[in-house]
Amino acid sequence: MTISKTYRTVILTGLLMPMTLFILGCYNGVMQTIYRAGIIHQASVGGINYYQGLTMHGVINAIVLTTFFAVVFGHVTVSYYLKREPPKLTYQISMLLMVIGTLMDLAAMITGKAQALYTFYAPLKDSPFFYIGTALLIIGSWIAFFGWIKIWYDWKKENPETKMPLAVLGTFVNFSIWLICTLPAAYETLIILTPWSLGWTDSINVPLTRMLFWMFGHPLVYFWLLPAYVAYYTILPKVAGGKLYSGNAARLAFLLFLILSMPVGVHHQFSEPVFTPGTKLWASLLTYAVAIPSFMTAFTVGASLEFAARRRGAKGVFSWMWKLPYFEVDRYLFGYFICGLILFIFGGLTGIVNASYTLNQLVHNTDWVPGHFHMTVAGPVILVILGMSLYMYSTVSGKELKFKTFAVMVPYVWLVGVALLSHGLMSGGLMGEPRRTNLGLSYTNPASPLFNQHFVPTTSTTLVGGIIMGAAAIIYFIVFFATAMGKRVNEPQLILPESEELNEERDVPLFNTMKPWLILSIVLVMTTYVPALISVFKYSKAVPNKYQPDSPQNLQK
Ligand code: HAS
Repeated sequence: MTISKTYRTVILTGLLMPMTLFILGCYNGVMQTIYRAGIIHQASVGGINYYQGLTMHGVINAIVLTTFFAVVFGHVTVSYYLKREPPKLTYQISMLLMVIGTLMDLAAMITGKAQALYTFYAPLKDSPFFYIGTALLIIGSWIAFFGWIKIWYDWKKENPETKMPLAVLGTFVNFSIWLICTLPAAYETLIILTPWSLGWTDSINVPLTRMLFWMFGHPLVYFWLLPAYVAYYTILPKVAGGKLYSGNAARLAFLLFLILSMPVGVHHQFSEPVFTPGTKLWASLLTYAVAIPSFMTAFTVGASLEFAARRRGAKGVFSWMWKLPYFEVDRYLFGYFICGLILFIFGGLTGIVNASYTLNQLVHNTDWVPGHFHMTVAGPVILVILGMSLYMYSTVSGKELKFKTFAVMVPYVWLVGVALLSHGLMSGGLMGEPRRTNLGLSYTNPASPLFNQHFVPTTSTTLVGGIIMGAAAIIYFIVFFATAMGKRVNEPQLILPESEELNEERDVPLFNTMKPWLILSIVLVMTTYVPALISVFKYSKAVPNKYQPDSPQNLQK
């Protein structure tokens, strides 16, 4: 499909800008492993302190890159399947707000005015610039969604009998979750945190800000994941040389995410004293339920891969796994997708450990948690972002992919890096190694009375994993930027590999509409958050904030 020059520019900007920032995000990630392994015993390096770097790492990699990608991939999938562009004003304003918001966040982080990590709740305080910038980034992403809704209605008028294409359903489910879950975040940042940060209010209800953040913070992880699932269901079977095993199963999985992604945020707060055991038990049960659509995905995508392998001549019960196009240069996307899936098996299983209230008491706030989330975020999420960014940049710009062999290598090197990093983090976590701590100043510093020799092998494994991930990232940046700087050799076009469904399945009307699922999702959110809110107001209140990061008590001697 040919697209207008303005739309093309917006898509390419939405790929280029976050990818450039991702260099800074990755640098700060590798620095984390260096600090924590005790290679350096300093509070800062090159003018960036530990928490400033950790904030940049989390905000750039997990909020900026993922949101830009969801929007750009949404533009590409929705336009490709509905064969039209969204209204120009929507995609232009959306991108403008996202770019301005990101620049504000970046300015606040680089100047050290935002160091409260990517989980921006009180009592840590950021500059109002950061809160407003983040709000603009989010509002910009909403506007892109409004543009897609408009073209969906236009398309539906012309195609009343055709059901919503699967990729469009996945994208709409994702952005509906996003729209609902960002409302508490918008309230938290704009109504509570910004006035507090400007000094207009001098007291703050800490548990309330934490609850509002996690109402957003858990659905956020599915907002990262669902673009990857759209790619797994609608692109991967084709790239593997097969077909999608069941379209209905895929539709049901997306719709289950719509109802179950939002009411589970309290599982990040099992240690929070304000919530009742009943609320925590309910959140735990719903968290097990939200794993179901991922189990379904494992089976549907697994069956699609087996079908592809058998089509390529595979025979045995398990040996079909070797008949997939792991290293084929023309199918380089396959490596990014499969490595993400392999990591996600372990990312998902560790998530199920976290969901248990009792086991959570052992792992909460230890390095186990970043071990879990690197196999999810740095697994399927980032790997699909990396692969699809290469694909979309080269097709939409008409430029040829450069250094193809390198492009094929990247996901495998990355996989080894993430596996080692997460193994080091999780084994340390089980021994109580704390997360979000500059261990090089204490537990991994032989000169410190807190030195703990058990954390040396675990943080060293994490360091090796981090360095391997850094090497994979460097190879990737060479491929991406060489492609972006290359000459146009093909006609620019908006195109996607499109998987067919294996069987013509019976139409299930409930799978072709989002309305009942949306209503159910709001009901389920209320079942968790009405009792949670009652507890917050019953057991906590706004108090003056005594914590100041630059107070002499908090400065390192
Ligand atoms: Fe999580 C904490 C529970 C999924 C991200 N999670 C986090 C944090 C992040 C995060 C960032 O219950 C830390 C937040 C912070 O900073 O404090 N998580 C879960 C559960 C799931 C889960 C039950 N998490 C994710 C995903 C994330 C993510 C997805 C990002 C994208 N998580 C928790 C809990 C905590 C938590 C607690 C709080 C911990 C604490 O105490 O602080 C589930 O959704 C997971 C279900 C997944 C599966 C896996 C399915 C496997 C598939 C692969 C199939 C492979 C194939 C390949 C087909 C059941 C789909 C075949 C191979 C061949 C070779 C052919």
